[in-house]
Amino acid sequence: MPHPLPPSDTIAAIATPPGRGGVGIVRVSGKDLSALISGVTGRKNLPPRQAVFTPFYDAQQRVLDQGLALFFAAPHSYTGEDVLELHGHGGVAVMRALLERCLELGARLAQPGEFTRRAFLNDKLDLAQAEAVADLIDAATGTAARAAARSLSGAFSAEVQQLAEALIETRMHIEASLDFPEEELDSVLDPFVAARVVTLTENIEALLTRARAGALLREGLTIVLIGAPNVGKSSLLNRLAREEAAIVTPIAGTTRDTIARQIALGGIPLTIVDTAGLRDTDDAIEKIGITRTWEAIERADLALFLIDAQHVQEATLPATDAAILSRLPEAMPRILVCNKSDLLPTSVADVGQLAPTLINTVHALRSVNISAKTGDGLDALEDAMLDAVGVAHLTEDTFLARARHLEALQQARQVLRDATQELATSTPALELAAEQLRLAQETLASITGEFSADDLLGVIFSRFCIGK
Ligand SMILES: Nc1nc2c(ncn2[C@@H]2O[C@H](COP(=O)(O)OP(=O)(O)O)[C@@H](O)[C@H]2O)c(=O)[nH]1
Ligand SMILES: [Mg+2]
Repeated sequence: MPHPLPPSDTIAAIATPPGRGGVGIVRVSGKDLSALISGVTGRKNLPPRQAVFTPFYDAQQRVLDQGLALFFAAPHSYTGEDVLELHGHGGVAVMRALLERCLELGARLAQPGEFTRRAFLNDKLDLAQAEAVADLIDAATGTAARAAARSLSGAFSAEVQQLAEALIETRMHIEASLDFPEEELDSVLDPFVAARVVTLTENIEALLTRARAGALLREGLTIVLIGAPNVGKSSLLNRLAREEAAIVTPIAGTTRDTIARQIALGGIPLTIVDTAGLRDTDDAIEKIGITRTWEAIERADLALFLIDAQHVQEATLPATDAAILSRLPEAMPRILVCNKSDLLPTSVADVGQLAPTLINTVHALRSVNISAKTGDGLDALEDAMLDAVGVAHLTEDTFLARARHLEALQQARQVLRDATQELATSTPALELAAEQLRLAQETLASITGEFSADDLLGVIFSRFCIGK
């Protein structure tokens, strides 16, 4: 399925964020902008890729603003069409007037992502790169931004394409042997082809691992703080967020609602959720808070299970903690956090030796002793959190992947596993194996958008901001 043809009308939008700013930009893209250029600037034409300082005129030849007009002639532009950028003063009214002038001169308001959509339809970007544009704009951390920039540069697409090409080559070997059904040829070819398919599966697996780490950077993770009242959950949230986000008092039941804060740890955007302490209560408001806590737990990726460090010495869990534990979803990964280590008579190290029993009881990945009051042990806790969410795979060559990409890679891997099984039988159905390889190749191609349905494009580009 080839791409649909790009539309031929002219689109315009304010490309800078709304509000006041030193500079604001209106961007226009279309097949022929000469009428619009002369209407706005009073000039017959503009030299391509040169900033021209000029007044911007309204229909009555009054000056609306003055600034830089920047013209990019097709196909050497972001969209592949003629593009005009009007750099004016970044005021709400000025920008609106400038945009309205462009609409008066025949442009229509661009939809979200429409500039990038045209860039895709004109082959300036593939689909994974277009998605990276939005991800770069939305990136919450520097690491995520770098990973998006790598995807935008085409690094991810190139690896996907390499895999797709290797698949084609292998499939051609199989198809060639179908054309010569001499048994001799079959028996020579098969081991080689089968080995190739195994290698390809491994390569997809490796790419998938890196893509998963990249998806983490994009989606972020939710970490929930749970435990009995007064163990120090709100104090820990404030520590992690480095602000007084939640109220801390010695009164049990202080936190009644869930409070969330965004933090960045190791470049990964994390949402930390503080919850109402889990206990039996008659207080109506606290009850609602506890219901919300369980809802927050269901949505979380990791739980920090806080207990008072003195129980580590006792090596048993109090009933309240045990009750919480019994309701925690079994699959929820958790770290045992022993808080208030500053109150312990023994040294922190000694306490650590008792923790293994409790780690087992709690089914925790590990335990960390901290004092939310003094900040002791906080670094170790942050390391443990990063470890638990699997950022070990985060390297400099990570690219920002989306769920759509992970799904495609997983599907391709599954089809190749099926093909491997087929080729391992004593009389493999080679037509079937060839078909499976073709399917895997098509699935990979959907990542870069070689085969892409119009509705998929609609979903992807509608999530962009206007003006991009
Ligand atoms: N000594 C000591 N007190 C703490 C520590 N963390 C919290 N607290 C105190 O324990 C009480 C309850 O803390 P809070 O954060 O509100 O607990 P939450 O109910 O689990 O949210 C407050 O008086 C805190 O000052 C700690 O590490 N050491
Ligand atoms: Mg609290």
